[in-house]
Amino acid sequence: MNRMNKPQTILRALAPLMVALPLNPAWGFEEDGYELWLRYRALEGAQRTRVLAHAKVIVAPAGPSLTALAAVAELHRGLSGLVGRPPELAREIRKGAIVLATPASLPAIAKLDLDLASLGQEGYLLRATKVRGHAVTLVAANSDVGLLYGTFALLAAMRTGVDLAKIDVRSAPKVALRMLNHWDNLDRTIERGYAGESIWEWHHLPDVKDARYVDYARANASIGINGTVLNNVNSKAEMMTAPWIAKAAALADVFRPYGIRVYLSVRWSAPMELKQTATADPLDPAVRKWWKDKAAEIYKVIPDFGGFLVKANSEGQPGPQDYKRSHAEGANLLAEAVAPHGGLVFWRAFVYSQFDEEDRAKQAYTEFVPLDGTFAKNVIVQVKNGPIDFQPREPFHPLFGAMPKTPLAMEFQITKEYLGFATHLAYLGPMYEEVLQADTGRPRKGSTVAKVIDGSLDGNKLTAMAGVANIGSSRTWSGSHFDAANWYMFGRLAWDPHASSRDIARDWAALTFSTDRKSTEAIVEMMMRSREAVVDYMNPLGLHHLMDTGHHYGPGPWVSELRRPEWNPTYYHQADRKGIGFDRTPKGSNALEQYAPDVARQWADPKTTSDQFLLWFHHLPWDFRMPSGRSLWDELIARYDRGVAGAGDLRKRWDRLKNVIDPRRHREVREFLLIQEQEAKWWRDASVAYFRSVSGLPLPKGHAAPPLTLEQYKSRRTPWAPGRAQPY
Ligand code: BDP
Repeated sequence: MNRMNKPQTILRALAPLMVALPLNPAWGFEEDGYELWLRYRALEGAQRTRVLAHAKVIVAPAGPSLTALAAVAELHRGLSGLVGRPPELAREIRKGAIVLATPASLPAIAKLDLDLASLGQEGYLLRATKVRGHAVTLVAANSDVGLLYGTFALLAAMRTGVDLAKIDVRSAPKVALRMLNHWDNLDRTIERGYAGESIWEWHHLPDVKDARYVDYARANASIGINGTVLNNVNSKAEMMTAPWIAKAAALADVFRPYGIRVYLSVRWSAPMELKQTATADPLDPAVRKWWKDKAAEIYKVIPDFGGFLVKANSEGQPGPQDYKRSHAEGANLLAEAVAPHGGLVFWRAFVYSQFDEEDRAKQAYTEFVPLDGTFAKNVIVQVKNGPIDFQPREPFHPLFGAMPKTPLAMEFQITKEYLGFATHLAYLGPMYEEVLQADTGRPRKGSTVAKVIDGSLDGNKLTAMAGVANIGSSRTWSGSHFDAANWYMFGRLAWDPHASSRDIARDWAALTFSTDRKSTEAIVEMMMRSREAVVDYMNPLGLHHLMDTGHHYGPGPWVSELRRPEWNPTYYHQADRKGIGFDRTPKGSNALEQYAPDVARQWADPKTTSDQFLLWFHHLPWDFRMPSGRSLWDELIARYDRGVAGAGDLRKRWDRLKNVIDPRRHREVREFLLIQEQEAKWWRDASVAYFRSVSGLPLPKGHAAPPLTLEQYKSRRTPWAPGRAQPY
């Protein structure tokens, strides 16, 4: 044996690589985040015994559909991991079985008084009960997809220590369409994506169906997501051509068993760009026919195709207004094309025009409210959570509560374009919850955004919530371990917009990291604090849109030279020698008039405006007295510093968890937290340097001067930051 081949020599040579090897003596093997919250690690002690007693066999519905088979496969996979052996598959109900049943597959459950009717088509029930005299764990639903959702819930319950002998859970979604919106381009780049390339291997589709698509579908089904828009809202005409429709069809085939429908973003001018019509005017008969034929062509290969998502007449995208037609005329044309097939149109209200002088925060309302009641029955208007653009904090969009005759979908951004990309830890749950719980005041007090979204306010059945996906080909899927929490949380809040983001964080942390209660709570605490820290070091006190141009990475409050006023951060903060803030009261743009009178009244006076929105609605002198007793200037600096301290605090809290988190994930999270700490400081220092140059005021005592000059901050360039938009 040559010396180099001796085992000891090889081991020694490999020593520096050992940390990265999958085998780690302390943890068995290294976790890399790929399994997300669906990690089926071996249970120990009492919980293992309990699960074993209740999961001896699986009784699947006879002649199972692919969806029921997916549920069985998940139980098989899950229990193989949790208790070390897969359960037997049986026909006969026995003691200790998990019984998957719908009233159609097992009429006996009708006698059990389960009130299945109230679960609707997608809800499920988990119950320890007797079926035909045998004590079993029943997973019951009205449909197979309900069984699949129930299965995921049962596996989560097993992992979080729920006593299966007493399990009794019922759950049904409050929102009908729970959608991811991918901003994935056809070349696999992702607009505002920070998790690598698109997971859609377009070039290999439809011939190759990557195994990852199944894992994507499993993860989504486990949180109840039932729709996915595959391509960027800044869409390309090619998406509407036969080869690309075939690619979408291949993905739809993979997702179908998991209850997920495929949708596509369309480019308004597609028929014209493909040189098949002379115009894209929605009232032109040739255009109408083109879309009808196109819809029929799509439905031929994707019979359950969900429909279209449209960004029109916004940020330079073409749209019906190019032909002096309204958004409703545009939406209704597409609605007419998909209606015979049961399809839907999601028409985005994120519109602002580079030619409109009006406060950008007002434009969507101005354009859409007059159209209330004129959209076709299968159109949903999709509204971003706030009136500007996914900022770290915005008041709720005034369109919520202002279009009672139109189904409105919520659009959240899961990918963190404006909250530190994938490197900053920012759990968005509290941000979504803040918006959903906001009271629109219309038509009466208590009319929260959540009630608009779940349809309960106006008796609307066509309900939807969309999240701009943060998924890419990164091993962690979302670019960081903690960003997966935002995907998870989105699904859970779409299922129930009234749920608590803290409870959701708890479930995620337990399923992702550790079911030890103290560790879970420590992680949850970090998550719950994280978004507020980001607000403080990036956009405190209601400031917004202060990031650098184009890629939106890092601070750029000084940017003022872009062609249109509303492209510049200086337009949004309006800071000068005397004060700071955007006046949206009647003295200014009067964006306040778009809110219900009670809400507007509260925000009209800086004294009654929450400091969260102070500079969103008011332009105030630097010496304005804050409730803290400090001047506005001093408070601003204090907030920036609080943000930096908050980022440092996250890192310290994580350090304390070193012994309870597996080493690789602990290290990877820590590396990002260090970046966050540095970038929080960068945001703070650059912003303070700039605002100090504008206000001419000295820094309050105890607050350090930025270490560099303003010019040095301004000269920092990051032209190749990830997630940039493609030129339209
Ligand atoms: C903005 C993004 C841009 C998107 C746009 C949208 O910067 O890339 O195209 O939103 O939602 O926030 O259409």
